[in-house]
Amino acid sequence: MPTEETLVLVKPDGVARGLTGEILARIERKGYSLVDLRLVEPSRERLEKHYAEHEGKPFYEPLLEFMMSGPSVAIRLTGDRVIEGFRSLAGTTDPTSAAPGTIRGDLGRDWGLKVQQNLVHGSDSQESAERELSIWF
Ligand code: D4T
Repeated sequence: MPTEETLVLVKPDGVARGLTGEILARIERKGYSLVDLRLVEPSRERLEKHYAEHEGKPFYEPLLEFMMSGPSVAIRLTGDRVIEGFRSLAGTTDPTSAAPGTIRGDLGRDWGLKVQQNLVHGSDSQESAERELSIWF
């Protein structure tokens, strides 16, 4: 299988809390390679494309507002099975129940908001990775 690429985002809560370095360190310690990295303040249009699958869900508008609340760090990451591997490093979507040892489990929590602020995003398939990388880079 050829080496994969994935899109990782350090979301606005991760950047605002000063956790970008900690998150990058975990990715680097795991052995994945950074191909490109940039600080982005995404437009609503870009986020509508990225989160098209969630349109109409109760958390959709709060999610877009949260993602426009400050800059994110967009990362093009590469390595064999990096898509699955980064999602394993990140932990499950809900930070309260995410396993200790994961980014969300160690660093995230519930803040009682309409959308989960769960620090990171990682593409969930090769198809999503290609689509999302073209949106952010
Ligand atoms: P991302 O896409 O940001 O890596 O997160 P996940 O893959 O873990 O989760 P997702 O795409 O299903 O959800 C996107 C984004 O919406 C928030 N969310 C999600 C939420 O606040 N409440 C919910 O019930 C769900 C499903 C969290 C991540």
